[in-house]
Amino acid sequence: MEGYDVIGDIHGSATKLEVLLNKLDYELDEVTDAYRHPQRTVIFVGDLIDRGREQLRVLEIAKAMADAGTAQLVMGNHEFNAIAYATEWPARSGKFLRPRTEKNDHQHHAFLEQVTGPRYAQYISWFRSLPLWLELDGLRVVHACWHQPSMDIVTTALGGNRFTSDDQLARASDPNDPLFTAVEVLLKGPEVSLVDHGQPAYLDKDGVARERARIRWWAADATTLRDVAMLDRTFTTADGSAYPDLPHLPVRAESRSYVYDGDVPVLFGHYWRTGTPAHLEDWTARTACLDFSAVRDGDLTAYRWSGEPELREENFVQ
Ligand SMILES: [Mn+2]
Repeated sequence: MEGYDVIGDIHGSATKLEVLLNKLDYELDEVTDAYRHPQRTVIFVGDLIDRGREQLRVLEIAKAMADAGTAQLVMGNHEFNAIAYATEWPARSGKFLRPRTEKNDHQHHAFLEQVTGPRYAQYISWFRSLPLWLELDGLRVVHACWHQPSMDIVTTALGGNRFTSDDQLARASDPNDPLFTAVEVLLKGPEVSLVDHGQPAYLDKDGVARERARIRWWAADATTLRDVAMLDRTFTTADGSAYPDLPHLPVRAESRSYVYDGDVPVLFGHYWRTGTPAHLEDWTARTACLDFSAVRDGDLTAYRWSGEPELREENFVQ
């Protein structure tokens, strides 16, 4: 095996996936009906589903590859949410780990419309088998954030990096349980409180007031609130004015603790990017986001890794 082709968040864009696989020289094997490359393996960073129009086809492609041994996957927050949406707790109570609210129904409706009948239970069961991260020889893959203390909590609670029972899923769905927080960090990324640092809340793109911002955990030299917190330029304060630049306040130690300081490169998705990797300010030689908003107008993006200890811009493929 010569290396891994790590592919970012797909969100039901099967056509873009097949174009990218062709570009990476994968071919459909007529016997297994799976895309394969003679020397290389795909790794999907999760979020195969939700939003897009070709979700069933994406699942068919990815599962055929996983079954044929030509791809591996990690779980994304959308797969986790799909499992929780499908899982009754307590059993046969009619209540679900992810409550069937109007908002949650809306986020998931395209999947529910496209993945129906016996396939629904089959794919949910397959999602449950996915690992929360992959530690490979010289490469790490996780959906949102590589954070060893969170992985230690998961490993203790699950006896590994996969869910094996409804009880574990219930703990991971309970905001009062440390397993919930650990899974959130790995699948959705860590956040920093703006309010605790004396800053105002902001309205996100859906007009929801939020007190916490995502942490740029890949920014090894970030020490102040402005460097650590990620805020979209479109966010406003509650009165509708542009959100002000954050001050260069030192951030609390807890938020700094998420910053990745390992030597092994980490590839991840989840953080909606636009444009091309060359235009990014914040990928580093050890961390790279592969989510370039394929389901909007962006390009589905891969990183072609062949054992290099430092990531290189020329190895991104869009
Ligand atoms: Mn995600």
